[in-house]
Amino acid sequence: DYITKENKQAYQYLEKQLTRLPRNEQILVLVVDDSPATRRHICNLLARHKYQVIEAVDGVDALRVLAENPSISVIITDNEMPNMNGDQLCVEIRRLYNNDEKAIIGISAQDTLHLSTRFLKSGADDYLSKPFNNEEFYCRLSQNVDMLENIKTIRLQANTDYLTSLPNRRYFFGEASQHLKAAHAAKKSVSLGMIDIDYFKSINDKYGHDSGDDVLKCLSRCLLKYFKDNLVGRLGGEEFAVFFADNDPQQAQQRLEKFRHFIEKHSAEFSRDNITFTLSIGFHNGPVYSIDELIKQADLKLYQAKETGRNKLVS
Ligand code: GH3
Ligand code: MG
Ligand code: MG
Ligand code: MG
Ligand code: MG
Repeated sequence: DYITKENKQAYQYLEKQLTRLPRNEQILVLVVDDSPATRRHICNLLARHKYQVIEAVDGVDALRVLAENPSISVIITDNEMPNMNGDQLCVEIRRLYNNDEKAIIGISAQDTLHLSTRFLKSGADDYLSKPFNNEEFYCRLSQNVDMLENIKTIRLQANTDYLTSLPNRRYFFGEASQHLKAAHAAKKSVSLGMIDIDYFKSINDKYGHDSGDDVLKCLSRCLLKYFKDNLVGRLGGEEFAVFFADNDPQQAQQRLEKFRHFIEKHSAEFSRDNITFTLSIGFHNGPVYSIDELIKQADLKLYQAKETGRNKLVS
């Protein structure tokens, strides 16, 4: 039953992906130029290829529009403008946004070598001089959008566990460290639950590696659902962790216990082979200085849970 429901959700997601808007309709481009005629020309070119467009009349205006519209991903800017020039605008944008989140294309009528260099040195990713060929305009724009999307994809893949789609160890450590820093500054404690499947090796031995994989996937989906407001990750093989940034160790521990009970009762429903399994959990709460320290402490408790019979939480 559980699997069927999950599959349905997966299919709904796929369907959405397949029927989603063509790419350009999701790209918001900011056009910055003091000349209304040039702005209109560029906006028309963008509209012809179905890009979403927003306008600004100079650098200062552009910064305001950027702050109000976080989804802008490409900025196309003129150089000569009142209040703030294009190259200064590039410097200001790069102070606020990395070039892996927003691309800047500089455009100017002054076709000098110095200007293209200045644009690039100020943080622009690309440069076009007016008048430009429309095809070149579309190609440069599209390549810059490709670059942003590739970075997004690579980052997602670098942070995701391939088998379970859970946050992986790298992402978990990075995020937890951020939370830890904040908690430490606020003199608050944090909690961590280390979750390990009991006798997982024998599940592999008895049912095969593929069935073992299915168990890992099902458990991961349950974890995501059960702890959707917390940071969850697959730290390794059959080892998972839940990080609690809030200052309520009793509640964190209770929720982990409840989860352990849920798995104990329902694990057989997860797989075709009706594989039953249980979890051992090591729980630690405290004002720790590093994520390594936190994991080390929770690991000691996990070890105790294993040593004293498994299928239990030790805190
Ligand atoms: P314990 O109760 O002490 O935790 O026993 P265990 O068998 O669960 O622990 P052990 O560390 O001895 O074995 C873990 C097993 O997990 C060994 C390894 O083959 C298996 N494993 C690790 N990663 C994967 C995976 O991605 N897929 C599958 N199917 N098995 C995996
Ligand atoms: Mg101008
Ligand atoms: Mg082990
Ligand atoms: Mg194990
Ligand atoms: Mg283990």
